[in-house]
Amino acid sequence: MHYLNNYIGGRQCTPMQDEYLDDFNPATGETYAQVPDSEESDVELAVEAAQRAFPGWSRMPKKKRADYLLAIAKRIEERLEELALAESSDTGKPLGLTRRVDIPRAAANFHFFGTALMHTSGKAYETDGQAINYTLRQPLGVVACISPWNLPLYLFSWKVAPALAAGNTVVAKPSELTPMTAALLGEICQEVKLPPGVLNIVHGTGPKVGQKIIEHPDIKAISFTGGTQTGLHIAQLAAKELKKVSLELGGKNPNIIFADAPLEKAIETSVRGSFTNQGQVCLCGSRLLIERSIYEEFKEKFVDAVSKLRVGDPLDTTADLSALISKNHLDKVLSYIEVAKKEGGTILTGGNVVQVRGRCEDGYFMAPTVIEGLSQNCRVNQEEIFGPVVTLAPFDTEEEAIGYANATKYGLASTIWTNDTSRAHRVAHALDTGIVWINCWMLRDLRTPFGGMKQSGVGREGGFEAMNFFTEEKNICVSL
Ligand code: TXE
Repeated sequence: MHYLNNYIGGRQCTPMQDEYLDDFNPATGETYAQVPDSEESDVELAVEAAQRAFPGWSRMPKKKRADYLLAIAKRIEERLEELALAESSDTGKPLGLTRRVDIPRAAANFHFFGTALMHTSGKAYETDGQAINYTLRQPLGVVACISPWNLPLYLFSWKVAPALAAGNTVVAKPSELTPMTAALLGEICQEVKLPPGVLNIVHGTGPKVGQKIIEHPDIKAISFTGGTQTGLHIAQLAAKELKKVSLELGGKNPNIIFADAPLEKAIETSVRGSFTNQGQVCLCGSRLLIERSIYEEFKEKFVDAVSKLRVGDPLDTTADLSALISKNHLDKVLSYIEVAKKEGGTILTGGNVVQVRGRCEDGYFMAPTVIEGLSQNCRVNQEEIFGPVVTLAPFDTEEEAIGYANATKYGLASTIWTNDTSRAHRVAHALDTGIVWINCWMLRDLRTPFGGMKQSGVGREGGFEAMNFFTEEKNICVSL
């Protein structure tokens, strides 16, 4: 059995209480590793190591700091195959997806912030010949990064890289469901000789160790991605000490298809945007709103394409979908199928568990599911399901489409399909989401602000927004 370690003070450390959690492969249901079930004493060790490392790291010449981040990016690329396989085994997602998206994006995150830190600048204000004001952005100190199970190394690195780039030292906790690639990142940090204590990775559960990180008096800010309920809890804890929080939470994203949409592209992209990673991506579009005049045509072609998606072994390169993250989560998603039936929905395809033969016969698989005939305010259209389940509904006017799209407590992302550019911009301006895609989905530029409104979060990640979050801005006024 493979025992993972915490990575603290530049060393591989066993948990102080020597307690471990099972790490299982969702595609097979087998436990294949043991994860440190860390607790407060492990957090204390990590924060102390980060504090010791902070003076040296924050004062290090930018170029030298950048070189460490770029070396990590390069090492991730060199270990792509091993990391992709580890990510697929831990999440149950197709190996093709981790090879093509998860791991390359983790390298890109370190590369982006390793270069961005060389280009930060401040502002200056001249005051009527009397004074010059200039601003500084200084690192906060020791900060926390807490990440979820759906895109493990992708989101872990999306937080850790800007925090380090801005000159902070970090205590980071990956999800206990998907610890493997974070543990491998700890090894990579040793390989590139990252100074001890700059990054510290503590494994374990949210309530037992995540909470201790949030509450630690020397943690100055928290960057969190996960469920809205957990985010609300973390925000309340942080508020007691006025700690900065960045929260990337859940979504219930609308995908609006107008009659003049480029239909073939809209259908192909909407299939991808609905079911990538078994629908376990906060940016997936789960509510498809289609203009009535093309509703039947869209429905027929979309359902036909979805019914042809292959659910299979993550190692099978022809699989479009693989396993959901856990038995609990599979049961949660399936429960929404039953709710949909009670709410008057019609299952157009899917709605069932899928039995994958061979090594995956005990895995957590289900068919991609499309449902129609539901009201906009029913549970299935209001609550985040976070699985391969989408609903279809017709609309008659632009105003009706916008009203439906904005009618949930979430506000993360939305997609618009139309060839009418004026309408595209008009609708985009009216949607209450932090991210809007027009005639595309998941087309990402890492410089852009990333985040949601309403219950989808607080703050923005991405580009200099992310680095600014991890700094304090100071104005200095000099008499002339
Ligand atoms: O999130 P959690 P989970 C949504 C999705 C999913 C739900 C729960 O609907 O079903 O959230 O998913 C740590 N103090 N998203 O279980 O519980 C936890 O250990 C400190 C959307 O992943 O929020 C893990 O590392 N930390 C989301 C991280 O928080 C705590 C992606 C996320 O766990 C904690 C994933 C506590 N009290 C799920 N409790 C997105 N926006 O992409 C938990 N944690």
